[in-house]
Amino acid sequence: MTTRMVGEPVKRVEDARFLRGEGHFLDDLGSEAAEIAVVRSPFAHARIRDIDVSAALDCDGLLAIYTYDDLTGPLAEPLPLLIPHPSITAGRTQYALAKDEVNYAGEAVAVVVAENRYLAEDAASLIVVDYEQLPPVVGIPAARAAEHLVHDDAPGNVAAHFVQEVGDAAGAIAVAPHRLSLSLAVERSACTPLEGRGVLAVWDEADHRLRVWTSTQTSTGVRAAVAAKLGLDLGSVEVITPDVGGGFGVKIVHPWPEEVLVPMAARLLGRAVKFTEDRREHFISSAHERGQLQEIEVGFDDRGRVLGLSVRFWHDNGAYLPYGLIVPIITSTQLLGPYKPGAYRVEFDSLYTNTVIVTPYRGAGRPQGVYAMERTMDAIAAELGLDRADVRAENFIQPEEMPYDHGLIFQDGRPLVYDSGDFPASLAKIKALVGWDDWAGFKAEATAAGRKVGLGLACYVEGTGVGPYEGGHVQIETSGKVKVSTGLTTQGQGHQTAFAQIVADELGVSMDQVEVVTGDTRRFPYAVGTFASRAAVMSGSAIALAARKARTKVLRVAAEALEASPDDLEISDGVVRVKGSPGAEISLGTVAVLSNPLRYAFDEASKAATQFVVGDPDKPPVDEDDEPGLEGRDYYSPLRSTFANGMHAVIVETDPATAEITILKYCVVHDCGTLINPLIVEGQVHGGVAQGVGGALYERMAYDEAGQLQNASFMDFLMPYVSEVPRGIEIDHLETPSPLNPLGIKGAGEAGVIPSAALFASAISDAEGFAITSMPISPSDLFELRRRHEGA
Ligand code: MCN
Repeated sequence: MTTRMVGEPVKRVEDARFLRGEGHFLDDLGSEAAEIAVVRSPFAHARIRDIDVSAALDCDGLLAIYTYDDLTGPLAEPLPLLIPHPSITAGRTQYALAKDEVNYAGEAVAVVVAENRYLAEDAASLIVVDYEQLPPVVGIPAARAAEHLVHDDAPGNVAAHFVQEVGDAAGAIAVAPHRLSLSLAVERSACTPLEGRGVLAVWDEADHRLRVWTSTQTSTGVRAAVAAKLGLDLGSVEVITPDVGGGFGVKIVHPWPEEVLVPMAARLLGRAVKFTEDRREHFISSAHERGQLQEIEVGFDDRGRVLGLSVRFWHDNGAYLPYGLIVPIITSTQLLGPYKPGAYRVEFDSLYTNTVIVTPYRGAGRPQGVYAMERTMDAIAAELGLDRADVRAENFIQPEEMPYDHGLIFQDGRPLVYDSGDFPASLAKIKALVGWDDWAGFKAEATAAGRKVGLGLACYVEGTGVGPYEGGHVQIETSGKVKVSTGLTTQGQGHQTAFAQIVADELGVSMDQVEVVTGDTRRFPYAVGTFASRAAVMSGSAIALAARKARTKVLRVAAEALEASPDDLEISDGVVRVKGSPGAEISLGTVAVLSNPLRYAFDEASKAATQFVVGDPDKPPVDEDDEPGLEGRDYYSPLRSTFANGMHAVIVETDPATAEITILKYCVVHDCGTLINPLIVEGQVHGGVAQGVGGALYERMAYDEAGQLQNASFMDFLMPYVSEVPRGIEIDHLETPSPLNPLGIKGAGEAGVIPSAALFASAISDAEGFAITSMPISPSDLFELRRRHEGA
């Protein structure tokens, strides 16, 4: 009997290799390659009057220097706006190398290629750029004031203005028995994967072929961008993703300037060329997210039911807009979470500032939306003197209302519909896990002992597994091993393990017979990428469908060999057997041999395949049902996203003297539909919680008024260490399968981080007795807030 693998907490097969130090990351490759150093703007906003490279030309080991003037054809055009939207009125993207102006400190101005990075940096330091400084726009208030403009063709610094309304929110608020207004703020943060960006390219003149290795979340996206920018056929560009040390969203941008500049240099110089980002470069020239200011009006009844909700927010978009409006659109459309207000209006401005660009970071706009909604729920409960969980329960969409359509339209122009979920059941679980009903007693005792403790709760939904498609290919080798490939990439999510679990079940083989390859355009050329918690839903489904195709063929070929009907066969432990006929069996490897068009026959006695020279005279060697090889390829393309959901609860203690914030207990209830691997999902949740703790309590991008990032290193950017991350996170799962895909899966990769800002604001407010409205909150912020409240 083969055990069913989907649902088993199998240890990750990829980890042993990493633990032995056998991972191959970008910088482990191309030791002989020439390297680049990028000259970056020291100013947040400036015109480039002149670039003088003469002093650098005599440098040792110099191979080339490129500025904008050296870019030709499509390379001289701005990088693409990856997700357009009709609300964008000024969609500016950057050039691979700045043309005439720079709009953030860190923007690439010139690139130096030399024998190694040291020599490249020496030469780069001798390039003199003559800048005419312009007034920088830093932060949302400055962008709104629009005293200065980031881009002359973006009046008011507005990239886009967006409104969506369901029902008459203002009317509902006006006649509601109770009304509240809230002003909220969330600051910028950044993904900070341990491995920064990196790219290596080799040009093969004889084959007219470019091979690129890059630390990316989308090898096919980079391939398309590089081919377009360099004027090459898609088929002439191969992109391979080595091991990737984290992405968290920042590596989904394609192309980064370096991802086209390095291939360009490799082609022009006929040399392997490489770029490895350093930490400071990562902070000042990749991407940030989260920064928003929010104004909320809400009207509600005596039981806390929301009758009308109006949210107006301003989104800090940074200097350019490669990802269109995807982050604020997600905030605006997924903000409602598990709740169903009577009417809802949302309006936002996406604003340009002279700071690093903003692109999706794990959670992608949802943490801000959840923060707005959950702060509102807490405010309603406080206003009415009701239990915070009860107010939430009053507003829940009920399980019998699924699929639930809020009437909102998503980025893709389609209605946003929740497919499944049971919010009352999740709430019951999280209350039990955190000890909600015992809280009042615990708090009273702690308060009597002079302690400040607080309980926080935050609920969210998350659209996961967005389309348009992913594919999978499953091939059974003559050894019986199964090779699986899918085009999306892996940054540490454990895809090799989870996908092998799916294939093991579909084909009746053990997991160690399955090898999974991701992110290599040579193996699987068509794909979208790993973001939006989509790999399990998209590639998991495609691989399951491909395995089913392979299985159908296995049964057909085996049935012929065993002279049985395919319906009478079963596969387990890599062997096809006739049910109820001991000994009537054939291994998968032999089936693979028999599926070869050279026409082999099955020898009953030896249970092996024997080749015969003359084919069956009544049968064409290869017909429509009999394509050579034992493989299946399929694609999965859903009509809409599936919605995962979850609820987190935390108990914190704040030090009455120092305002230090300590986490006493952290609980998660999580619903990602069918769990492929609970161990991996829990690891993903732990990682997300750690990142969320960082975003809520420690991390912020400290820009000064001149647009200089003051904390662009791990010495200054406060990231939580293991000592700050809650230990013993308690997780309970609810599995409401998605009806949208063959395995009932919903995504899990971002869940842990989404409710953090809302959750800690809720808990710290409870501990302190006043509402926290700005996140992140450090001990010194809390200290200051206490002083203000005591003085008030
Ligand atoms: N999984 C499962 N059962 C489910 C859902 C998921 O067992 N019902 C497993 C999947 O098989 C996969 C993992 O959980 O191994 C995450 O799956 P999924 O939710 O599909 O997310 P993706 O694989 O698409 O990963 C993207 C997601 C995002 S958007 C960010 S950001 C993020 C994250 O994953 N970046 C990460 N987790 C990360 N983890 C690591 N180590 N590094 C990153 O950069």
